[in-house]
Amino acid sequence: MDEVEGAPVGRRVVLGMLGLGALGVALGSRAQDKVGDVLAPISGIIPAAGGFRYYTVTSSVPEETAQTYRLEVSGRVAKKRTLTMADLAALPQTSLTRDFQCVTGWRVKDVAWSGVALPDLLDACGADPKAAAITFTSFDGVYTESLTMEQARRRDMLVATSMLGGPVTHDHGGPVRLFTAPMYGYKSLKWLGGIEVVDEVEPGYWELRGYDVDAWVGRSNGRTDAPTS
Ligand SMILES: Nc1nc2c(c(=O)[nH]1)N[C@H]1C(S)=C(S)[C@@H](COP(=O)(O)O)O[C@H]1N2
Ligand SMILES: [Mo]
Repeated sequence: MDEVEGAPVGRRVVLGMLGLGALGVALGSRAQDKVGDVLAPISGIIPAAGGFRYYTVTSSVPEETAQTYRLEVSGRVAKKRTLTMADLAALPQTSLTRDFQCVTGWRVKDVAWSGVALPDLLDACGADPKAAAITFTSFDGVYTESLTMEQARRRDMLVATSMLGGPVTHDHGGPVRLFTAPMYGYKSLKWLGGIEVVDEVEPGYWELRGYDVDAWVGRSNGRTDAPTS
């Protein structure tokens, strides 16, 4: 009796599972991962003006001001340093104007940025040029990113203190964020809190969730040229 009554239900359940299974087969497990990755950031969007979307993977981020902000530089450096906004302002300043391209498809043309080029900051802290990589942490407590030392020594990799003609706003990751000009937006870590010189590349937040560690935008179409300053 149980068997007879149970059979149709069981079959519907099994057919339902087959349906989902067939979808999975059609997409492939990698494709399903990609769909998840593309949808996941949408939950973090706050609408923004000017073509940008404000992204955050955390529900709230502490507000740091130009007075309270600190950047910790550690790892394979001659001397661990804690930099204030004034310390950053005292280093050589670099400005550049570049498109900002999110891997999910939106792009903002000709965004003006300025701040300290990463190689200048690494030199100021005595970073070991033989170290392999840099790990960046956010004071949101969750987001991380990384670059190889070779990438970090490009002059279009900025520790940005200004964006769109003014200070980097809190929603855009201020007072200090990364702008990795030749790479997709997810490399441009917001609310920069720490820079650690390390021995190997550690995949960042979205990279652990399916994005490429290699994030060059259009390497073949000439958008990796040198900055204007
Ligand atoms: N800390 C932190 N940095 C981050 C992100 C994030 O969610 N948290 N999102 C990344 C992604 S995917 C993009 S496209 C840009 C978006 O920058 P915006 O919020 O200033 O538009 O920030 C990047 N840096
Ligand atoms: Mo993005």
